[in-house]
Amino acid sequence: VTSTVREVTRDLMRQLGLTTVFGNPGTTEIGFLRDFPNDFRYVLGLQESIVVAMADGYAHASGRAVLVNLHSAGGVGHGLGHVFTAYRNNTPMIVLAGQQVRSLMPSEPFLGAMDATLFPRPYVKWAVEPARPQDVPAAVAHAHRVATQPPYGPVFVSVPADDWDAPCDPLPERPPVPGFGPDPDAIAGLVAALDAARRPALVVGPAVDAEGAVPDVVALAERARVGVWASPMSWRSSFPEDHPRFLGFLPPEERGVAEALRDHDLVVVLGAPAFLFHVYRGVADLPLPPLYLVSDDEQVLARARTGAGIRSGVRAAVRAVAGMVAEPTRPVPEGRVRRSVPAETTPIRVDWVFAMLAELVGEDMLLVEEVPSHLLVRREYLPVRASRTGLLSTGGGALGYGLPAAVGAALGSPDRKVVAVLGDGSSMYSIQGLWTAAREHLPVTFVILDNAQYAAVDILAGPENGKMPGVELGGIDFVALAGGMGLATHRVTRPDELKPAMTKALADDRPTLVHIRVDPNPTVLY
Ligand SMILES: Cc1ncc(C[n+]2csc(CCOP(=O)(O)OP(=O)(O)O)c2C)c(N)n1
Repeated sequence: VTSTVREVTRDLMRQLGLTTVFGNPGTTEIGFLRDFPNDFRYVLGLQESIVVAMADGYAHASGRAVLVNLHSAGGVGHGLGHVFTAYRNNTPMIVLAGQQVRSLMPSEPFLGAMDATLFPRPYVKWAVEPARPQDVPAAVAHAHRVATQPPYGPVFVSVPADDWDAPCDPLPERPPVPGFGPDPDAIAGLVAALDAARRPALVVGPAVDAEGAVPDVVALAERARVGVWASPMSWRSSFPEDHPRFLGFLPPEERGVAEALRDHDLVVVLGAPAFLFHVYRGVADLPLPPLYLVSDDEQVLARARTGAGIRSGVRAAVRAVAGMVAEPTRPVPEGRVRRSVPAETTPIRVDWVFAMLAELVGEDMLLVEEVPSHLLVRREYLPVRASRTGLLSTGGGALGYGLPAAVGAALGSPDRKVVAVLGDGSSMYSIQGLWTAAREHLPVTFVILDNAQYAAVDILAGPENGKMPGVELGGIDFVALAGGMGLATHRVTRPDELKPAMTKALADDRPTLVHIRVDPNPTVLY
């Protein structure tokens, strides 16, 4: 035996491309961090939920797996909200947590995590505390192989503090396990159904973009004359939102989905559950059209109440279908009609803000979005157009994701402008993420839409529930907060201040925050 657990693990991390580590350190992590090598990068987040969300944004923007280093027990606890997000976002993430030294564990020591592997469950695909110190590197390799096989997801490895100096043999290298393609007979059935359909539609979900399959889906939609819906609550953009074949966004509600799909005689759902709901307004009285579902996730296929499931990576399935469909004779479907640009008003309305942003931001920007009550307005006036990942948000609904995810995305995709549009409420869950943006000199533009409240909660509660407590925020000074963490800032309270502030912010190579006070009365589109 010539090496230590630390050396073998670091060699493995180099081999797997895990040399950018997101973390927040404590005594239980010293053994892992000691003499941190120069070819590694440690990105410090000032609270663990921020660390996990930054890593999530990094993984999705870079298309790579990511390693997170968290403090034992309480540090993991702080991070769990976004371990849930990573689970829902199918993020290939290895959470490496510290643990007290092995010999102290029977006495339930300070910082010690009892039953460490149970704490992150059920939102990890696999969790382990290796039986022996010398098993740590193999456990990390195992964790990586689980996280990076479909369906992707977070995994958890708890490492006692005294394991890192233990002697250990090197690990044999293994190539990554590739994704998988569809059953040929099943694809033949789907192609026959598509060829026979008069008014088919695709429903595209986050996995399309996650697999880099947007160009494949665009080619299929154009060639086969198929309209395309975005799946309910999709947290990525899997079809250009201004494309003539784009039909719109399915609502996260059963009756609305049935209503939107009523005129189609075939629906093919790609890389999304059928369907993800957020609210309940009763059971649909319309039947759904015949469905095909393509997903690499057996749970998604098992859960659906109707439809023929095909288990496959989305890109492989789309390519197989595209190679077989006949030249269609059906009419070309008509895409959705957009509303015209709204007028400038005082106080500033969010529809006008998004319309202005659509003029100012480049087509290739990466938009990180967390604007609960303005979601429909964003979609209407600021279409995401990029053919590579152009949108990131939370697939689970735990707020406080967007701000740190934008920081991680800027690290993961350094050649692109990252713009984060955030509610005042959403941004305050993880405002310290701004500090990391400043520390790492990341040219992110943070746009705070400040309506001084938790409007989404109030709106969803509706007037029938009376006055809700806990929904007034009443005006936070984001310029002061961001300035205190080292960001360039702009304050916008009048409409004429918006364009100059946004133009400067977008051109700035420093992290910049634009605080916009908007009309607290919601913009209702439907
Ligand atoms: C971690 C977490 N806590 C609470 C909520 C409930 N919640 C949903 S929307 C919302 C309001 C967010 O406020 P803001 O970002 O200002 O957006 P607005 O609703 O005003 O558009 C809250 C608190 C949540 N989704 N996640």
